[in-house]
Amino acid sequence: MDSGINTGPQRKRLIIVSNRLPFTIREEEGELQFIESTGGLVTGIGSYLDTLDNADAPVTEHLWIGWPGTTIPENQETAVRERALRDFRSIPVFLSTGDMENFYHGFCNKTIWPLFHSFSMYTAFEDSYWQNYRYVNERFCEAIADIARPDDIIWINDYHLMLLPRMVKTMTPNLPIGFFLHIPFPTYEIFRLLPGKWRQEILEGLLGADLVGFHTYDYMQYFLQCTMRILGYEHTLGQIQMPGMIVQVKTLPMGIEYKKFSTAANIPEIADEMGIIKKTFGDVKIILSVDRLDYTKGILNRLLGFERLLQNSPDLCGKVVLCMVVVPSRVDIEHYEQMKKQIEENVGRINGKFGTLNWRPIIYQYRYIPFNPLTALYLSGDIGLVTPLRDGMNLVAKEFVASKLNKLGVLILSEMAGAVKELGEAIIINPNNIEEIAAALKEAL
Ligand code: GDG
Repeated sequence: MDSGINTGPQRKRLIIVSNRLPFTIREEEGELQFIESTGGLVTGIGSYLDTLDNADAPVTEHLWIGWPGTTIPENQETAVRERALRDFRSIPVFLSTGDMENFYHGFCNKTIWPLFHSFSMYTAFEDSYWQNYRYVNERFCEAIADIARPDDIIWINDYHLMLLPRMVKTMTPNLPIGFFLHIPFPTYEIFRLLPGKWRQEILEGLLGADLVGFHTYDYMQYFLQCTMRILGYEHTLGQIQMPGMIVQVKTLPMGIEYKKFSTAANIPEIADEMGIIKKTFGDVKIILSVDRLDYTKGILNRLLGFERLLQNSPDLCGKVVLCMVVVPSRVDIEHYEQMKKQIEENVGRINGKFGTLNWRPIIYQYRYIPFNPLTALYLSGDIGLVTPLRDGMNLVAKEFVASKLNKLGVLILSEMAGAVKELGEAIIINPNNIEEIAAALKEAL
């Protein structure tokens, strides 16, 4: 079946496949609202899609296949499908609440996410999650089968869909398939914690792609080591000879749309917002922190590092603020709820301990901030404080640096973020060492 989008005969069409679409549907006052999705995957792919207007772009059309973020009542599926295609060039894969429980909240976010970020103690090993993971990957394969044309290029994204490349390759051996993992790939010692059948199927699933990409050389090496030790495939310079095909494994660090941030100060609303920030804070130095709520992001360590700074250097009280934006994420999962509680307790505790009538050390915002005010914060921040315990790349670090057109500002970056491989000029810290975070802040100030 064809999507109905009219592409010229010689144009290649890119089919992006990811769990989430660039929009999320929410029900508000009985109406379904299409809201922009947040997170690194959508930012990263969105930046790439913006380059397709260029006449030299290898592909000029795209479609995006994914889950619309909630269960859609059957009688509204047609309307959602039509609007998704018309306004977002997207094709929704509808999943039931039960599927999302076992697949998304279960295998994706309680098994793979913690394990691949080296939080093995948070990892759940539930057979029902695994069964549903396979089932949902099959559903995505059917969605691709419905629209694929012989000259399409398929780009599958992230840990939710690791079985899909093999399924698509078996269905349509001639379609070129790329797979990109946005999170770290773990070492063999961690990966082998997955039961034998799961780890084997995941590797075989990924090796259905013609090209498998990772953010860093280390993740790529860990993957190659796992394919060798678990499946017995040797590689030559990242090429694996499989029965009937060659798989290329590559390091492809994801970037950002530099110009969007480097020219942001020219946007009047952003300039106005910066004016307001300047008026509010004057000469007080701003330490900026922006993340989705996630235990991998080291938000607590950051708070404790800031507290230690104030303890070690009381003269800084009144002269510095930590401006912390935390975007709600995966709110239904227990560890995330606990993390939110701990963050809020610590923000309250530190503000209570050091705050005065006219100075609050931490300005905490728990919500999504639109692009303009967020970028005004990047531009106004004196220090970008990025302290993940483990992070595939971390685009926030890159966005902060790209915004610093006047070259004033310091990035403090965790050695556990993939971005550290490219941003070696930052002050690099180990987020597990609170004293080191405090010392880095002092140096940056
Ligand atoms: C995954 C991997 C990898 C955040 N808050 C707001 C907002 N954001 C935007 C940022 C940035 C993106 O979301 C976050 O990207 P990160 O890379 O920092 O983190 P994850 O969401 O965990 O992304 C990560 C990434 O995929 C790409 O492969 O780097 O390692 O975990 O672009 O600007 N945007 C707006 N308001 C917010 O409040 N507008």
